[in-house]
Amino acid sequence: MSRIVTLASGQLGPIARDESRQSVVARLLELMREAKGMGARAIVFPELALTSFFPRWYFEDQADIDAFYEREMPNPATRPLFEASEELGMGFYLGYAELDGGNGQTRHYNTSILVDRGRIVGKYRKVHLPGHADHRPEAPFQHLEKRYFDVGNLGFGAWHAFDGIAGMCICNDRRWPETYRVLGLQGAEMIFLGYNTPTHIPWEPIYDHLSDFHNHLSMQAGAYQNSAFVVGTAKAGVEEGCDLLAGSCIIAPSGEIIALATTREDEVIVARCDLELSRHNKEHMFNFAQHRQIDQYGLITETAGAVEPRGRP
Ligand code: CDT
Repeated sequence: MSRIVTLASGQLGPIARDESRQSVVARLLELMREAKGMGARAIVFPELALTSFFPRWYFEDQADIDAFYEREMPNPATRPLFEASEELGMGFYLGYAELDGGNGQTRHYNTSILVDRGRIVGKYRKVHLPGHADHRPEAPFQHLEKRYFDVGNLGFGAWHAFDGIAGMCICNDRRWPETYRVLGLQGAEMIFLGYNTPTHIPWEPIYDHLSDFHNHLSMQAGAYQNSAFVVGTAKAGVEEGCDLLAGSCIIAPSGEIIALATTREDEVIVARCDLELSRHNKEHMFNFAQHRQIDQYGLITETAGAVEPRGRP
């Protein structure tokens, strides 16, 4: 027995600072239609897929910052994506900057949504915000996610979608095993994520030459240890002078990469994913209910930082 769903990754090349939302959406639509032609049921777009990766710039004027955020979804610029999703019978994951004015408080989130057949199925707000909040004028670019975004308040969600269970996370979340585990504990068979990863970290260049390796290592480990397909989609290439990692991929529950982008531009890759493979691994090697020993894992939620060793003689 098999349960095949064809998944696509819709990698984007750079987005210019002055590129309009309409122009980016036209690029996304082209990728979506191409993926449909390749048999895809759903396509995963990058993190902050509607704009340049603006946290690389220090802005003092809040209006300059807020121009990068969406106040509603869909909105006139993004509605064509929802219409195409309905027309093509397809789903998509889209990352964008969200300005939420609910409860009388303005909040800024690094957000992704899962849409199927024109309807929002799920929303996620990024939990692990990397970088810094202070201005570092000596650096060639900034990474101000800690300044421009609030920590996500929706948790790591998973939803019934695409004949299986799909979960979402965003970029830096993929480096943290807790992300995948919380999704795995909801039975996620597909994990969708988008990323913007500079290949050079000015204040921590020691691992620059391994950025591609660490990208895939994290996602392959998360896929294997949680018996899920992972679709990771880059915004790639040189954007506003900053080189962004490519390497968009689709990973099987075995941990193997089964589709890999070969360019640093707009590109679609697809893979036929048998979700029964995910179920099989969840019932054997990674049968959580049978093998996890939760009374031994307390430290994971008791402390964020390391504590004194607790080993016994
Ligand atoms: N967008 C994002 O989360 N990027 C980070 C790089 C942060 S470097 C300060 C990543 O983990 O890929």
